[in-house]
Amino acid sequence: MRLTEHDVLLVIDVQNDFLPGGALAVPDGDAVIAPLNRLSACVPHVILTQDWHPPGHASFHGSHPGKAPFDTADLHYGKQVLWPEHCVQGTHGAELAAGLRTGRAELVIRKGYHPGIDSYSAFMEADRRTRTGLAGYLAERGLTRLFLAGLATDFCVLWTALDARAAGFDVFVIEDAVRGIDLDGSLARAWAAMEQAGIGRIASAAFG
Ligand code: VGL
Ligand code: ZN
Repeated sequence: MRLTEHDVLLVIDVQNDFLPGGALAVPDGDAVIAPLNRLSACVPHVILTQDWHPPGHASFHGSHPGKAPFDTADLHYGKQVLWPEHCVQGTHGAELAAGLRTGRAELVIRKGYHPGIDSYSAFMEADRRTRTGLAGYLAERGLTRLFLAGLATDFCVLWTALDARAAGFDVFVIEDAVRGIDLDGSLARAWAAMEQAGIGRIASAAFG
């Protein structure tokens, strides 16, 4: 893969709560760190995202009496999966993984901080109206091709990839630098949806 100044590695939510032992652990989630550390040394630009919820966030099951983790609820913007409490602002669980090399990151974009709205996507919140500002940032800096990696394939990576593609960016997902949660077949559906949308799938080895 020949890289140019227009390329950016977008690293999604590699945070303690999504790693083994964390509050919303993604199976094998720590396996993304080694390929990411190689990639972040060679892709010209690096941007990180951080899931960043206030206490009592609407996506937490505990905010909905009688609900259990992984139940769903009808919120004002539609159906929402209810998660265990995770990535609470300022906590250890919300910190980026200690093993992740972040030194070349030019931007860390936080999302999910509105108390009543979740945000899987790094571009647009779950109400599908509130923008994070990332598309404008990328456009202003002339960054047009995105390589996505991180956690979780079937939630934050998926939604970010689809929104990026819809916004006109060239998008690739680095298949060995992502891991999924897989709720009721969501992982297979995610790969199918990304293929359908024209999102490329590439191995980290292709970066040499
Ligand atoms: C995520 C569920 C809830 C993710 C974030 O990073 O994929 N999933 N919050
Ligand atoms: Zn979250």
